Amino acid sequence: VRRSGQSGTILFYSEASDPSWPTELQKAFPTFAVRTRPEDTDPTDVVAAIVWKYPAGMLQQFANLRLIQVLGAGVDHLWSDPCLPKHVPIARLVDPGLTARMTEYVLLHSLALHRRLPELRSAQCKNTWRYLHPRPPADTCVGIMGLGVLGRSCAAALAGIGFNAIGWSRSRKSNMAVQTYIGAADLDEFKRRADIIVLLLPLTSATENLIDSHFLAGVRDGAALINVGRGALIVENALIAALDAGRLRHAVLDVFRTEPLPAEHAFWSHPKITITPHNSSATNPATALGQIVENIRRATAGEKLLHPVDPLIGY
Ligand code: NDP
Ligand code: OXD
Repeated sequence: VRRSGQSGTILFYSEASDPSWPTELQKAFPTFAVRTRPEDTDPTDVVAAIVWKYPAGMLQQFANLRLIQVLGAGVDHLWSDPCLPKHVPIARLVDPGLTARMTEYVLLHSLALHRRLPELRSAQCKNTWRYLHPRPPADTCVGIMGLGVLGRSCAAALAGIGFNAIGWSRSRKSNMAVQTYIGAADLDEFKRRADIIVLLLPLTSATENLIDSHFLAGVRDGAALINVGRGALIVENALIAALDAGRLRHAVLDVFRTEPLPAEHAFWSHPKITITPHNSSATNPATALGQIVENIRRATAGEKLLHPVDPLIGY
């Protein structure tokens, strides 16, 4: 059954999202049926799947699927589905609300690390008056790995409050207010300069385990790390070894290989690790619905999507 552009089923499947999504989608698409469980659909009627961490294999039953819209910025969970229908166009979200919250988070933790809040907290726990002289942000180099939508916003905000911000990406950038480094050839110099390294890379075959013992051996002595990209960018044992050896002074981690982070995981009690539960940022219906509506329109009309994902490079 091939549906017209005005009807069909939209499957919304998400394990952790704002509960208002299905209602908002139904309001935006009165002539479509919005469903949240694949078993409540006629699989041949599903034209668009809006997904966040769905069970592998779920999408292959929808023979007339025209759009896989990921409900977030990162799409790595798709690649773990061996039955992903590869011919269906994929889009991700670029949500101004998500970008704003991420930028706040990176500013918050860069400032906290720059002003040595973890060290002051640990002195307080020992009833110790440890005077640390406040320094201007220009004394601290924040290196952002990943200069996409999120990395560029963070770089501009960090530079805007006076940090010495630099960035690293796969391809050359123009019109950047901060100094940029490109690819493997520049990585050593980039990491030698950064006092705080912010991971805003997608998880792909090229970035998985990038932060390993070799990488960490080359960072500035006493550098700090903020990981808001994905947990599997980091080799966990190498991170703990670098913190224990004092090579890294602190790590702020928002994302993990296994989420929720298991209660027995060594990260929880490590004195040099700050953990947040993957809540640095999130997608919001108010700021993201418009582009989903537009993408469903484009997909059903056979037009090019907003924010398409390239399965060959993985983001
Ligand atoms: P973009 O796709 O806009 O940007 C990705 C950036 O990473 C680009 O600059 C890209 O380089 C760079 N990059 C990719 N692969 C490599 C590589 N092999 N070497 C060097 N640079 C590379 O993504 P976003 O900025 O929107 O998001 C980034 C990631 O942040 C997401 O994929 C997701 O994992 C994570 N995220 C986490 C959230 C959270 O709540 N913790 C919320 C949202 C996103 P180039 O510019 O050359 O293409
Ligand atoms: C995302 C996230 O990728 O929330 O959007 O992690």
